[in-house]
Amino acid sequence: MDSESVFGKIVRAPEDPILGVTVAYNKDTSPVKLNLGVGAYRTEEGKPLVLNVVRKAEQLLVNDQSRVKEYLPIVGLVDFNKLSAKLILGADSPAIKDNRVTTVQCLSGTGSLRVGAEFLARHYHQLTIYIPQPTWGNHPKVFTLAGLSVKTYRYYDPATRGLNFQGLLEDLRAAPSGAIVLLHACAHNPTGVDPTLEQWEQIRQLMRSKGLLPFFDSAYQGFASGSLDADAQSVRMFVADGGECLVAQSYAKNMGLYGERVGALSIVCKTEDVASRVESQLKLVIRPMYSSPPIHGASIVATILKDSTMYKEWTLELKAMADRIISMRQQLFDALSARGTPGDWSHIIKQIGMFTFTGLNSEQVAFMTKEYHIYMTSDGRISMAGLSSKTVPHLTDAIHAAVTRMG
Ligand code: KET
Repeated sequence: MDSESVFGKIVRAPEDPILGVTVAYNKDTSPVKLNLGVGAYRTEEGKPLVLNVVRKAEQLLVNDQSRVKEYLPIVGLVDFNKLSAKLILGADSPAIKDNRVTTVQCLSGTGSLRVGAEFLARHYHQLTIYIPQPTWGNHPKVFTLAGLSVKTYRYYDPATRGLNFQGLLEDLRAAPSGAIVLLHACAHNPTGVDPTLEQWEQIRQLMRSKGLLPFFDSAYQGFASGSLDADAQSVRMFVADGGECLVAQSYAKNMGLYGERVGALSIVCKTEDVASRVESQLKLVIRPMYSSPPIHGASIVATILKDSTMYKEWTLELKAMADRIISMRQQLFDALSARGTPGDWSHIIKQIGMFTFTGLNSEQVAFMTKEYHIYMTSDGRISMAGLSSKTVPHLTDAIHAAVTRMG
């Protein structure tokens, strides 16, 4: 009997809005089922992809008999940290040259955000963080649990399916001085809408003039444009002005290392001395949480990043993934146009990164799942990376039916 358990009164929690989509998908026995929920890359055959360069790096690691399984330091693999900072800030970054960046290896993007947030909650004077409306569903939970108070700034305009730039500027202008602002470095999730470089420059000027602290979430470097450098430009603009910021990096998507949980948190400071004191406090945040990070994923990344041939190979494989997603956008747009599906679908090819924010409402999504076995988040986001030439017609049928019957 429930009442005999000390946990008898626990209420069942809902599934996660994103990861729960995969749980539901796995239970579906239909042969035509399609998972466009979680942002995870699939091949044209609909299979998960392990990059060739990752296989190679793993082989090298396995063959190296000198490798041991000792604990890493609290901050993680030193090489990995240096190379990660270089990847996001640029090889010639003055902040790196001045030694005023501290980088700690964390559990993928999520863990990096959480460690950054815990650090800010303990050591930063302004505990309010502004996140875009909408944003990745886990952001508010990560920041709230770390002890920050979460507010939103306007970001997306459903009418234009583009950026609400005026709203964004107004909300940041009205934010209290010193507030933290979460920015998606590129390929904004879920909207696929990024500011232009000119808009980024205006955001930068406004934030610096108000002393707002930028916290970048970089989960898709290389996935927006296919170029690692182009996708890091927003972050580099904020570092080039000599100011301070935080950056959470994930290798889940751009190296396909989802389950290895490998990422990094960098904090760019004004001086080397501040950076080293910040690092000493980051260690106090990490040690009681998980002591030190795992060694395998970070070793794969470091192996690839420090070898110029493997690095080049990675950029080509990354570009191929980004290009396949871009081609899926075109194919879906063309198919809906050919089908004469009511509405303007040009945002499918205008938006960038892994996702299309379709504009389908939760009833239409529920209909597509029930009648067509297509799984996606209820906000109408679809992962373009889960789509292939073979499944475009099925998705087109489903969208057409949802729009014409549930419109
Ligand atoms: N930030 C953003 C913006 C993001 O979309 C994700 C993952 C993460 C961080 C964290 O990824 P990690 O695996 O911790 O490196 N997003 C996809 C997966 C998820 O929800 O966990 C998604 O939106 O589908």
